[in-house]
Amino acid sequence: MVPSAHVDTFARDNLPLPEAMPELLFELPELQLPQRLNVATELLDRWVAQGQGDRLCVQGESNGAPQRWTYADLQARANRIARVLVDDLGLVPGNRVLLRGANSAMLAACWFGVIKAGGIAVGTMPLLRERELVPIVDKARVTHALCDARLAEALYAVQANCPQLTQLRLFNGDGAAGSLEAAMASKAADFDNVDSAADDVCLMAFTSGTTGVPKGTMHFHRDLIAACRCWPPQMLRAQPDDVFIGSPPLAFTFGLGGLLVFPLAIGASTVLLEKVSPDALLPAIARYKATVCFTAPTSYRAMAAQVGQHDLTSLRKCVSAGEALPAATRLLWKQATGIEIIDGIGSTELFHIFISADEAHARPGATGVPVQGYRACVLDEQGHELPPGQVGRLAVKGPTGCKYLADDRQATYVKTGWNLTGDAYRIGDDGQFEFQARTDDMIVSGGYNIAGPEVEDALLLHPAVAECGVIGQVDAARGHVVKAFVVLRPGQVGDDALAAELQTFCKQTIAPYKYPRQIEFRDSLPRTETGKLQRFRLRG
Ligand code: 3UK
Repeated sequence: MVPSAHVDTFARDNLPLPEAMPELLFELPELQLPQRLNVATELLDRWVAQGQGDRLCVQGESNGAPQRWTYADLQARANRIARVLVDDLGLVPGNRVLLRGANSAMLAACWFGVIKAGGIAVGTMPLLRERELVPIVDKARVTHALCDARLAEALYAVQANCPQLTQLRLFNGDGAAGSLEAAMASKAADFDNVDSAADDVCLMAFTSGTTGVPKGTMHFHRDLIAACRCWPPQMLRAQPDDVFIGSPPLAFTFGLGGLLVFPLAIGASTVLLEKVSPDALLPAIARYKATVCFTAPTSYRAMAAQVGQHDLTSLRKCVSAGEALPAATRLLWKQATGIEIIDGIGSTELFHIFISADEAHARPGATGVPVQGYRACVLDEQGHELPPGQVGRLAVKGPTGCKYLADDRQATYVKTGWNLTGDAYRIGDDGQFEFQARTDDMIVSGGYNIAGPEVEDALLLHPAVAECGVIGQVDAARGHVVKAFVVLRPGQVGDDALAAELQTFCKQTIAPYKYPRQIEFRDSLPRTETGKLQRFRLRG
């Protein structure tokens, strides 16, 4: 073991005990990584050092002002921010720095500033409010924060309750005295990155968790580089001239990987947008001539209906993750754009995608095969491996794995070295992994096991259905009954006749016993900021 660069040892002191750690695999030659590693050096400084500082790196807009930064531009800003953190705000390596803001070029610069200075970036979703931020700040013992000026209010309220959070600077405001930008202006544009150990923590990502106290997942510098060497070259195969775009926040590891870490790892460019609704993403793809898009299944479904009004000829690769991609959505997007979506399951705990299929191997109803470098299998309740065709718990191991910050739930996610993601899966005859449901979302009705998402897939094939969510409703006779919440397409009327039609449609599409005995029409469905359906809120 090489010495840690952390002066503040909080993260290291709160790693899971060695026996609670997942088993790690570093078999691939490209996963032989040096013992000292700073991910900012690899992703950012390397390009400038190679004479490629003039390459386009980040585009975006902040407060309506367009931004277009080269690698050298981003590096200079990140260096100045690192100097502000160290010189003005007293940061020492290992301190936790909360980042708060919608996706923007400045947010990316802040992330790199923290990593360069040896800090630990704690990303937070822009929509979080005081009562959701306080547990994160407490749990991660956050001492510093860099926050978009437009989201400052909640953070002031947090500060009043969290005395350890003493250092706060605002960016993307008017740039007046006291702002981060004003402090940066007096700093030199160079900085020597902290010489971190490959296994120094650089990131704490809190799970978008549907229930309970948020869990902080810790990631080493090495974890991010390992992720860059697995899924992107195997399944995405993007090129240096690609222009990445998408919706997931940088606080979500799906977004951090897809919209910052992976593009910069290959010298490509990225578009960071504050507004990422389907309405905003489509014109942005056209305006920036984006080529690689990352978003959630519902976003592809909503965009598919509006594609005709936009020039999407630049687009060549589309990645979907966060929840299962319904076969109907895959088809709609292909019909609208000609593009076969690259589906992939990832998790905050493993940083990014570990099972996926490229365009040539995509099969409706299947997520794909384990990404090289990872191993996956399906286990029964006792932890024995199940043969293909049987539904069980998905288990994964690879170069990244779950490391919760001081959390008993480590023992739930990691058992006998395997990461248990909480998903029910089945391996198909062709070796592809088929998602069934979150383990908690399996519905047991009248003795049958029914996967809610399968019923959702069936409903989504009906032309009247825009979105839907299926849950088990407690029922005296059957234990649970299948209940569907349905959002209709514009112009459709949710009456008894349509409910009956949808039920008949389901019985004709999947095994009749799975049909939703109850249907409720809604104007919208509850979703997390990361695009996930909150089924527990539908269960009410
Ligand atoms: C579900 C999927 C079926 C699954 C994530 C890509 O979603 C991400 O991380 P989270 O921690 O949630 C993990 C859980 O989400 N899921 C994600 N993708 C799929 N289910 N098909 C999929 N393609 O239940 C998983 O256990 O929020 C996704 C990259 C990084 C991520 N953090």
